Amino acid sequence: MTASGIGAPVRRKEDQRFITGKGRYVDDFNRPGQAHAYFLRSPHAHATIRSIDAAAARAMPGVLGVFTGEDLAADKVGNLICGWMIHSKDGSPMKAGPHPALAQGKVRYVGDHVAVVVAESLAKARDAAEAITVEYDLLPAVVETAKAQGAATAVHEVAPDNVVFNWHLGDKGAVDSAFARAKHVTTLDLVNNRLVPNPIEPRAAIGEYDEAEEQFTLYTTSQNPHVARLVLSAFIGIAPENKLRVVAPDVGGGFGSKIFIYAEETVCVWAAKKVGRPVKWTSDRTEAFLADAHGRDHVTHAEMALDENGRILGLRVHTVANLGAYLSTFASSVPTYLYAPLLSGQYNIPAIYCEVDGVYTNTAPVDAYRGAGRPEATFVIERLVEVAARQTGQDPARFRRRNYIKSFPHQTPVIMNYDVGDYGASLDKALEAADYKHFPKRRRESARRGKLRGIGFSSYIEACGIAPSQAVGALGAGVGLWESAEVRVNPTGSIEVLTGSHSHGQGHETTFAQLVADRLGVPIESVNIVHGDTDKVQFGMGTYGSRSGAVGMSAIAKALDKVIAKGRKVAAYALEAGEGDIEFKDGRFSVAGTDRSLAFGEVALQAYIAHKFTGAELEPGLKEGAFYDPTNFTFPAGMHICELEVDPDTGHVTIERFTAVDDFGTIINPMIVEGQVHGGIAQGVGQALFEGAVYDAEGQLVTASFMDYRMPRAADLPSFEVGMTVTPCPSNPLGIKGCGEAGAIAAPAAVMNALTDALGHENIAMPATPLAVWRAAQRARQPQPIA
Ligand code: MCN
Repeated sequence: MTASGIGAPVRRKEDQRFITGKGRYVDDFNRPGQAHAYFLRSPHAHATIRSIDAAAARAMPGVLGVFTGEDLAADKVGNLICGWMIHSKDGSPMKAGPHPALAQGKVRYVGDHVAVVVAESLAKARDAAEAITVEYDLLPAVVETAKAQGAATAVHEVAPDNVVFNWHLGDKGAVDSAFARAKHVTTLDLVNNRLVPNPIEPRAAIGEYDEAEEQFTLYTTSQNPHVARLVLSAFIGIAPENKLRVVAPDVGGGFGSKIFIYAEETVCVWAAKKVGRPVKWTSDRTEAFLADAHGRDHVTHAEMALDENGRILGLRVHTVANLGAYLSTFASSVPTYLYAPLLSGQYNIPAIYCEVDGVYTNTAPVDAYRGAGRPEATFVIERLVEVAARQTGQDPARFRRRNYIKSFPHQTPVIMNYDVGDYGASLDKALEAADYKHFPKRRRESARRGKLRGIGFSSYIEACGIAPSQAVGALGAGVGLWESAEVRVNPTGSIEVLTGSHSHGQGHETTFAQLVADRLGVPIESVNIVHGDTDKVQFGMGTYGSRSGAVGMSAIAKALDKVIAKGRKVAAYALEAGEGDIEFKDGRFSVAGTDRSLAFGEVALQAYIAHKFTGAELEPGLKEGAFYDPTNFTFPAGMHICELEVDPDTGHVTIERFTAVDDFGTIINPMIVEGQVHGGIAQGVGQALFEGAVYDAEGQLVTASFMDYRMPRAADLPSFEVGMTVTPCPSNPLGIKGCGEAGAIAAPAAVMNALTDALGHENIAMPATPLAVWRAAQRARQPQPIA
């Protein structure tokens, strides 16, 4: 390991820019002649639009245009397309209703886009929007996940019972016979609460049109600018697609919410040509709460069958997944293929069957949010395992160990083929770090102070490095998610790496440069990572599903191998030796067995200027590209343990310790990986104890600000104890498994298992607010009826 190579805790190169206020986010860009967009949004959850009168608004000073769904339709701007086609149990395709960028005839959630005003200033646009008169005929709102199916009102005509799909996975017969043989069955009803992503930087867009070049540009807060270009160009009708340039500069977090194709970005590009001016829109926080795609929102009934020795025989799960008012970009794949295949967790479960009803409601669209389907799966299996262990009088850690998968590769009954892992090693390390042995003593001490102490485990596994063509192609996704890279070595030896991944907080400018420094033996300072601009990087699939390390860096590694191979040829010419005699080590090409050598930079210079190439078969220059398509997902796994104390008089929960032992395969930068784990745990704790998007019966989002939507704060969290075990991933050349979602996947179950342990095992719902905890604590104090 060099000082800045693979495995070194290098400080993030990009942080200097960020912490000194020099980051360049979309809102920092101001284009000449720029106008501003303001979206008039629906105040109702469900209504027919009888009329829109924008005459007064159009006449107001500074207004450049007011547009509605009719204008978009007249220009043949299509529906915001949705992704993966899901088929129901009976083989019928999912019932996807239209998703126009501006409402056409109906509004379907509070915050839905009714019209856009483009004006000289935001204030003028906002004033004009207030002058638009919209007549609505109100319709009953469908709000509750569990009650959407068969509600009296349909959100979309195409799905009269509000069911988009009734999908299933697994062998029902095998599961039924496992349950018939069971000595014990554990049953649990779980709600996975709806979350709002809340990245620090809200979404923003600037659309621009150059009439002379017939060229559109979109500056946007995107996690995947190339996919955005591909989809938006088709959607708006821009052809060929390179007539749209998408720039995603510094992006202040996304957590999944910036993968999707939203109305605002689409309208800004389209409106720029309409008004002949660049059009800028920056979301405010309330708009972000209302209209960014939300996450989770499952209602699940789950059962686990056990034999007389406490071994899991089978799992039966029925989930209702709220998809919101429209299908968002990846929405259909999240509660299906990203969820049910992970229900096996780390356990050897012979039979699993899962049914998922995806339902429409009059709420914001629901899509991928950090973990996307995998936190929901982990919550189901880890709550079930915990309750099953307690009900059968077994230690939850021992119960888990007994049921762990111990040999690899392991084919689960629900698609996934786990490649490697050592779950027992993570458990051992975590138990030691959490000092589990002495937990009973700590619990007694808490009790002496009148407090209730609990400990909870979460043995999570996830599938990331999304998504190998081979695996998802077979499932009918129709698209494989490889990644691309280009390594350009300049004549002076400095290196530019163009990557299709997009960094929006994950530190790619550092970790990707570490890989290059390590492979080429050059200083990390000489490496520049270029991303986020479709005019610079030819194509890429972007960043989500913890794929940039495993897939994006593997593409870079492949390109680097080609650079070294070419460098060897160049060095052979320059050193007048046979190519087979050239060795490359520590940044030098040398002739084996001699002291003749050239530094990497010297070879780069030779590649561009050496006269010897003239007429030779070797092309000048040093620039190589590669695509990498993994053969399998990566399967990070680990053990998270939460220990907490409840004050039964106030319902206040104090997390006393949080231990995480994760297996992310080979680690490129331990400091960045720990940071990723910390952030994920904080979000997971937030889901368990604080966060929850709540709609009232009329479909009004009553948690549309930070006053009502409680984010986790530093003071809510202890200093985490983070450790690693390493089983290198065999499906990529670097041995990496993704780390970007693990904390958010594991933590909710660990916290809730600890909380229920403290509160006498009542199944309380997330977020476990002080009131809910206080009530449960009061019930726990009541004398229990004798069974
Ligand atoms: N890494 C490493 N060693 C490994 C694995 C990863 O050093 N064995 C490094 C990578 O090189 C990268 C970082 O860790 O710098 C995260 O890598 P990876 O797990 O591949 O995840 P991605 O880079 O693809 O990021 C996506 C992931 C996801 S899906 C969400 S959601 C999420 C997350 O990253 N959103 C984030 N972390 C986030 N962090 C911030 N600050 N902001 C977000 O929006």
